Parts: sequence; C-alpha cells; structure tokens
Amino acid sequence: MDKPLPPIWGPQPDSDRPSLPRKPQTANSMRGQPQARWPSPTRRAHSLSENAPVKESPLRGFLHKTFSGEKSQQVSYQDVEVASISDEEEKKISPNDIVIAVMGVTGAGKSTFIQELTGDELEIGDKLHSCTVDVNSHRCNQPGYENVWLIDTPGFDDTERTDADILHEIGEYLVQASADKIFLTGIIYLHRIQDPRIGNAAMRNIRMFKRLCGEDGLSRTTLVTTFWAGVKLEEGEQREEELLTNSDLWRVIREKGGKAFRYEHKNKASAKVVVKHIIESKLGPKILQFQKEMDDGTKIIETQAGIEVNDTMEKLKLRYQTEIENLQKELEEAKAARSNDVKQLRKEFEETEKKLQKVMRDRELLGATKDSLKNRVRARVSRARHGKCLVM
Ligand SMILES: Nc1nc2c(ncn2[C@@H]2O[C@H](COP(=O)(O)OP(=O)(O)OP(=O)(O)O)[C@@H](O)[C@H]2O)c(=O)[nH]1
Ligand SMILES: [Mg+2]
Repeated sequence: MDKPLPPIWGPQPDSDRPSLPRKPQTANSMRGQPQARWPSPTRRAHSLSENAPVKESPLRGFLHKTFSGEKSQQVSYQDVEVASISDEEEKKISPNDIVIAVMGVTGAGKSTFIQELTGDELEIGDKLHSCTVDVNSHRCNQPGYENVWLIDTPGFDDTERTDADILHEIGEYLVQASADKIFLTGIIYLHRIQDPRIGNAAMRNIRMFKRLCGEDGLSRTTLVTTFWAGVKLEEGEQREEELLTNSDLWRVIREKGGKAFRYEHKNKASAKVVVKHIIESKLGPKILQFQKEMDDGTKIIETQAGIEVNDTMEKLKLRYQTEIENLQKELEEAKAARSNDVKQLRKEFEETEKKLQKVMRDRELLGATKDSLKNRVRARVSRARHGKCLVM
C-alpha cells in the first residue's frame, strides 16, 4: 500500500497535478550528510538554540525603525504577543493562505528568522558555508497566524552550487505554486547590517531578486536587517540610512511604499512584527514576474532571471577555460623541468576541469520549461509514494 505522503501544498496528491511536497528538515538532510526519507515535519514549541547565550543587541529590545515614503517612525514591538502552538497536524498550503518568501544572501539569517516564527527545526548555517539547499514551506506557529507560511530559500551566492542550479530549484517551486494557484503575498528580504558594504555576492542576489520578482513583487517586499548585535547602534543606523538612500534595491522598494524593519536575533516579537506588517498591508497575493514568464511558455533561460544567470554561467565557463589553458601550460613546463610542482598542478588541473564540467551540466538546467519543472515535482511525489529517497 502507498505510504501517506508528507504534507503537500495546494491540491491533494491524488489529483492530476503534483503538488510540491515539503522536503525534510532534519539534521540528516544537511549537506554532505546521508539523505533520509521524508519524515513528518518536526515541530517543537521552542527553537533548538533558544537557550544559547545571546549577546545584547544594540537595539536594546525595544524599537524598530520603519519608513513609509519619506517619513520614518519608531515602532515598538514590546506589546506584540508571542506564544507558540504545538500543532502537530500536517497541513498544506491553500490558495487562501498568506505565503511569504524569505530571501537574501547566504548567512543573512533566513532560516533563523523562519525558525523563530514556526518552531520548525531548520538547518542553521555556520556563517561560512551555504546551508539551506532546498526551497521549503514552514507554517507559522503563532496563535492567529496559522494560515501564514514562510518559504525558506537558498541564496544565489551559494558556496557550493551554481546560480543555474539554484534558479532551477526555486523555479520548480514557483512553477508548481503557480499551477496550484498559490502566489506570494509578501517577500522578506534580509540584509546583514554588520556588513560594511554590499559586496559582489549581495549585488548578485539583489539583481536576481529584482528579475525574479518584477515590479509587482518589489512592491510587496519588506526589508529586514539582521545581525544588529554585530554593530554599534549608531553605526548600524548610519548604514541603514545609507542603504535606504543609496542602494538601488532599497530605494526602489522604499519608493513603492515598502518598509524596513530590524530583526533582533532570537527575539520572536521582532520577527512577528514583520509578518504582522505584511498581513496588515492587505496587498493580497500576486504572481511574480518569473512565474508569469514561465506560464507564458518560456524556458528558464529566456526569463529575465534566466538571462542573468546564463550570463553569470558564461563568465564562469570562460574563467575556468582560461584557468585550464594556463594550468596546462604550467603543467607541461613543470613536466619538462621535472619539477616537484607536477603533482600539485595536475591536481589543480583536474579540479578545475571538474568545475568546468559542472558549469556546463548545470547550464543545461536553464533549458527547463514549465512542463519539465512540473514533471520533476511529479517524479518527487511519486518517489515519496514509493518510499524512495527524495532529496535530489
Ligand atoms: N548575531 C546574529 N547571528 C545571526 C542572526 N541571524 C542568524 N544568525 C546566525 O547566522 C548564521 C547563519 O544563519 P542562517 O539562518 O543559517 O542563515 P541563512 O540565510 O539561512 O543561510 P543559507 O541557508 O546558507 O542561505 C547562524 O549561525 C545563525 O545563528 C542575527 O540576527 N544575529
Ligand atoms: Mg538557510
């Protein structure tokens, strides 16, 4: 007999449309760890690291600064009630739910933020290596917010995966969501305030973010700064002000009426106030630019986001090809001179060749269409039914 499926968002799995299953969020689904079959989602009333010592935040736990047009205001989250419900019931996302994607660079604190509000045990990274591998939905466990879902996403600056692979992963989720008539009500874009400037990785993320979302998506974006414990309050405020006025992304979002909030690490109320704001904005769900493009029958590579990623992949390919040519020359010279460097150079040459092959392979993922992405989701669901390992 078929095993019961893990929680599904959208219609029931026995309909023709394969709804996207939630992937496991257990310790053994971490990178490099053996993959497990999909278990039921683990929910706990408290996050794993709740008892860890927390450095005092310069926010002093009281105030959020938000902006609305040109005016900024202080918002207290002291009176935001936080509690948790220990609801073990497996639910799926329905088109009437409020679905919020959480995006930002690797290590911005996306999974931490989501864990705070859902009680789900998420993989939390170590700040150096990318952690979240899959796009995953998590239901809020705050009373009154049970119809709110937060979507965890991998950043486009992944330390191990190419942008093509990440876009394909996000694409699968968005295409299936679109087929299930589930659209995002809001997007939370996280930014580490302790980073002195927007580096290359952050710029790449922002470019991709804009191209995935389009104008309508940007108008539904809320900016959230994290890592306030890593800066002095005055310094953080200065950076925040610079971002609001000088960063292309932040300025556009601000002009569209978006707001900025500060998240205080491990402070549930400061996370809840962001979700509360999105709900109270009553903007309603909206299809993203990428979803629209894919629905129109384009391949990933022809979407705005795909064009950007293809460009990145082309540059990466050229870089590796040049490196390989240079290494080949060096290797030949070292061999002729019977140098001790031969072994090391050969190793570097082989590693670079592998990287080039990966780039070429991953680039093919950009040829995916709406149907091929949905077929992959269907295959996952089918494997779930037959109890096979699901994580691809
Ligand atoms: N000081 C501080 N640390 C944080 C904050 N948010 C997250 N962290 C820590 O930063 C590290 C990375 O956090 P994650 O939540 O895994 O970041 P992520 O954005 O999900 O990263 P990826 O999954 O790799 O994209 C973890 O060690 C967290 O404990 C914050 O606001 N302040
Ligand atoms: Mg993560």
